Amino acid sequence: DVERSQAKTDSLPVEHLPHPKNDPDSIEQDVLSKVSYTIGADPKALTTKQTYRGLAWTVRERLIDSFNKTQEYWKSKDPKFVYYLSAEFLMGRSLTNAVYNLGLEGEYGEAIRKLGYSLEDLQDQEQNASLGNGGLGRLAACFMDSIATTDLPGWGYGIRYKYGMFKQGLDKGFQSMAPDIWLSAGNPWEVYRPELAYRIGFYGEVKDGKWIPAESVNAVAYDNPIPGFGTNNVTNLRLFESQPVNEFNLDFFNEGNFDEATQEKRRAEDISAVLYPNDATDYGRELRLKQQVFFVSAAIQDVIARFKEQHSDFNELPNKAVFTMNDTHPTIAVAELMRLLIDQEGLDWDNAWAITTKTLAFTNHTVMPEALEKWPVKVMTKLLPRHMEIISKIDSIWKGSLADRVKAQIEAEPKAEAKAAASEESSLVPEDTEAGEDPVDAALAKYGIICENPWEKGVKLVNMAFMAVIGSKSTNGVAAIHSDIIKHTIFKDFYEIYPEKFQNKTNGVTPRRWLAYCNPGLRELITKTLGSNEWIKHLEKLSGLKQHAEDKELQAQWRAVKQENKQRLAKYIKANVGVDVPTNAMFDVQIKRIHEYKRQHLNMFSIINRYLEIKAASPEERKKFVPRVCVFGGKAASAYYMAKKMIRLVTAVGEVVNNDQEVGDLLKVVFLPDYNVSLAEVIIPAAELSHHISTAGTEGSGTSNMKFQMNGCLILGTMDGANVEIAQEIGKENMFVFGVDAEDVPRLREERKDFKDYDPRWVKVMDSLLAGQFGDAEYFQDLVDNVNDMTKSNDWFLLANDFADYLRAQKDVDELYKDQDEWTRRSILYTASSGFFSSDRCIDDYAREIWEVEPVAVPSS
Ligand code: CBF
Repeated sequence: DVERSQAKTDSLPVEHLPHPKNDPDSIEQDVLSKVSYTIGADPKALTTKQTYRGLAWTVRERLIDSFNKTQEYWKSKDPKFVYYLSAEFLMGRSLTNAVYNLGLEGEYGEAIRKLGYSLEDLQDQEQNASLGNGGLGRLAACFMDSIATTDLPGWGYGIRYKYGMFKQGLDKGFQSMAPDIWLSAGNPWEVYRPELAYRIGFYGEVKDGKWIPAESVNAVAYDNPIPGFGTNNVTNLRLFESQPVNEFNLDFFNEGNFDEATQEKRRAEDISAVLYPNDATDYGRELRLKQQVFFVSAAIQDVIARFKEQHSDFNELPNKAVFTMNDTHPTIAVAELMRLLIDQEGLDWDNAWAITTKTLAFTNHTVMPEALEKWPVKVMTKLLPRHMEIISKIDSIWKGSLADRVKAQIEAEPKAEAKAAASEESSLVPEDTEAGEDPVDAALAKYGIICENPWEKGVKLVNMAFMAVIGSKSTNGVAAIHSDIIKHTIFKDFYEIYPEKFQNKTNGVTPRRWLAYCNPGLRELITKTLGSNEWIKHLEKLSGLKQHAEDKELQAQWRAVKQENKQRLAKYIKANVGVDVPTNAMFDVQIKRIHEYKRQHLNMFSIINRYLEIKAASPEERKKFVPRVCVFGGKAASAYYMAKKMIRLVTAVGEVVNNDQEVGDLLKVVFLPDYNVSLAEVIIPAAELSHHISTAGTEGSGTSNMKFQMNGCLILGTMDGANVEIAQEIGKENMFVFGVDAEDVPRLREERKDFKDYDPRWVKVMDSLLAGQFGDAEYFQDLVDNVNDMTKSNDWFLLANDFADYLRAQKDVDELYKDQDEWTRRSILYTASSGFFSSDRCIDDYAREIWEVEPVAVPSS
């Protein structure tokens, strides 16, 4: 067959295939031709939507042209690849990014002008690809951009969800949710590959070591070409859709049973239907696990199939492939790779284990328990019986070696001191070992992959994060402080046993989307000041701005750019929530997922305090206030009761403050619904102050902090996540830092006092809420209790404790804003110091220190 297809290929004149031409006239012609023949519309009466679609298809063609060349070149070189396994890819829109990364902005700009549009008009027609929740998914998208830009052979793998992150609306100030039907107008950015389908099994039984699944689906591939900037390389994000093996049962249909006839199809399609199905039900929980094994198995099968085209010895696999597991969602990869190597490829256990542990890498993004998945053994055994067998064996081998180590450690110390040793840093015996409890049992209970559910006696769970650490070659955190915390908390024993496995890789974001493209005014100003645009690919070159930070002329131009961006945002606010905001006020922003640990309510309490202070001030005193426009955005998980209350708190306060004549333009509070990538691209360039105020020790890294920094927005933050490193880069004195340090958090949680003993301004704020000053007091009662009522050991995130220092920092902000020259100097300094936070740097660190993958640039032909 191979010979035949070779002969056929040789006889075809493929070298004469026309490649797209990139001059404006050819692009214009191309758009009109796509509108006629691909979209089927009348080019003489074009709508904006049709023009966007026609245009996108022309960009797609150019992308595919380079994509094909890249894949062909890589195949001929056979380098080692990194495969980024992620349940989330929050890509946003593709049009502008693709045109700019291909280096065709001038040509496209002119062609679009000739058609009577601007790139901005057309890009607004595109739906956001919101296949992710927040930071984790957006990081994966930034990484794809950097993998392509730095010429790394690397692909992403995930799920082509039919419905992305829900669309958020506001219904009388409360969050409302609607499905995100992002594919309704088609998707020109993907290439459907029906010929690439992998069989994924579920349920059934294992007989004589062979798994016979009771249910199967096909994982069918869609390729999404990802262009690099300033390179010929175009790489791939391969997303799988779940399709039934048997589309339609004619027998059932003929019996008049239409539901049964399509049942298999519906069950199969459920798997790739929704990002994070609600896991409140058994079906939802099982579906999530199905999704995970679905895309992970398809990805690994796909890689093995390509590997086998060029190799026959599986010991070569770690030299050709590394799979990086983005958080715990893809960690079933440990068992799946073992299963495929043993059951399909015939390797023995030891050999398969040696290959697996050299081919997988694991990144932990958070210490929040909800993201450290633990699956009930019962669910796993039912859904994935063969995987469960493999996991049990990995667990028993691990527990055996852990028991030996604990015994050896105890023997090395006098018996009587064993308990005392338990509290020492270097002991494998858990600190909380009860008197009389066997230390070996205690260690196994605490660090076993299979462990008892502490909340439900007799229920066993599989700790996916532990399996990932044991089954992979490295484990890393995403900011220096976070990597340090995981070594001493959630992975303490693993760190002691395998210190060499633990690394830090501080996150980064792509400077293309997050500075060069979303902030064209600043891009031009930076390029003019530095004399070249090389910084877009080598972000460290921004440091050249430092020497100009005090230049008054530059400062004036810098402010003018910010002002223009503020006007753009003000227009958006008016159009979307109907509030007029003054553009001479400070634009103060907090945009991120709504979560108690991120403390949007702390920000709100300080806004209420500001409001009360303005109200209490005389007209003369009011003149001293710095006017602020406070902007919030973010989604609350559908089942997260308190987060939804936090949104209502913002809108309720906004309703009062924005309509208070006495306050006027001194304070505005707006919540912008449906926060997503495109909205962030409008908000971030306009922001002057941004809040990154999580309780120290709770945020993995944060990445919006880096985006704000790049755009010259000053930061008000705690010493948490990547804020710590941002402060190092810009100088701590240039950031507004407040709050307790991570090491003091456990002690302060013990010492929480009654809220009446905290700052009197805190008490006033709470009283105002409970007195109904911002509407329904009853509704806010449990939000207030949550941060106050000591009998329920609340205020886990220490809001009351940090409040006074937060207000102190806010005061520093106001004072500095009055000195616009100094504020602008700092703003320039922030941008100048952001080079380290490029995802190009981060990817390069991963490539060298974990993945061991080298760049392979496609030469210009
Ligand atoms: O590392 C990327 C981001 O991941 C999270 O969003 C996550 O675990 N879901 C963390 O919460 C962020 O701190 C982190 O920046």
